[in-house]
Amino acid sequence: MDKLIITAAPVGAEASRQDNPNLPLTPREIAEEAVRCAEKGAAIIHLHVRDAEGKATQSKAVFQETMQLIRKQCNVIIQTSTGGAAWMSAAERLQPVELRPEMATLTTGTVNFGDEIFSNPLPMIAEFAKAMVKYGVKPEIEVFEVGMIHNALALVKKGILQLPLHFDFVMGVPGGIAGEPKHLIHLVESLPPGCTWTVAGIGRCELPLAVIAAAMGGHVRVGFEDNVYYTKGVLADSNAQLVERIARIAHELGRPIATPDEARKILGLGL
Ligand code: KMH
Ligand code: ZN
Repeated sequence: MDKLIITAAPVGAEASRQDNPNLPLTPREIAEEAVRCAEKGAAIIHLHVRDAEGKATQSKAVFQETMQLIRKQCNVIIQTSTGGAAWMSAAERLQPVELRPEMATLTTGTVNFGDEIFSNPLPMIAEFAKAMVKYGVKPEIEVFEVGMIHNALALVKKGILQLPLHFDFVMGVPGGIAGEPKHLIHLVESLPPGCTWTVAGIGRCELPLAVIAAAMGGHVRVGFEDNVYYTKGVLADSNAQLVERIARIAHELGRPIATPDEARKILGLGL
């Protein structure tokens, strides 16, 4: 079994200070939180950014500023979002890929997202995938429904992407696949050999799915993008607290934590 790659998703596009007053919003706050997550064992930061009003933005300039602040302080893999928020245009969402982050997300299908629609038509997915290839960015395939695995594999068949791919199973979004262990097993069994996978459980699914993934040989994502609670009714103090907990549990399970450089090897990123 590979070492466990922990991804921290400290901001997201949807969470607000009403949900958790400790949500980082400015480039400096996000960078400082990313560094604390890395210190607790996160190898990857799944990065969203916010504008001066705290609203989700895909501004290249804000991403650049935040990425520079993170890189100045630690050696962590930065994975920029191309999902942005459900209301954003494709062009807006794609902007941070031009900054050549080591990784970026690629959602390979359209899904209901709460009361919104997270729109990812097939031609748009192919355009995003080609941009990632052009800028040397490793995609993380974001899977909200099982058909999205097949859509990603269709891009391999067309010669746009290459195996092995790395997947993130986002489970428990209202409108997407439910956060139940039986669905996780089905998703994992639907992957071709050699692919790697992470699970991002939403809300109360976060911890149980992370523990199951750690025991199964998968990887895990935690953070305020997916869940702002430490336990039922108790808000987390920080993203780093959520990272620290899953690192501790993994240790108890006998699954060592991957450093960023070890994660780069596991994911086939250029060192
Ligand atoms: N905010 C969601 C609509 C990603 O980062 O690629 C999309 C999302 C996925 O967060
Ligand atoms: Zn995201």
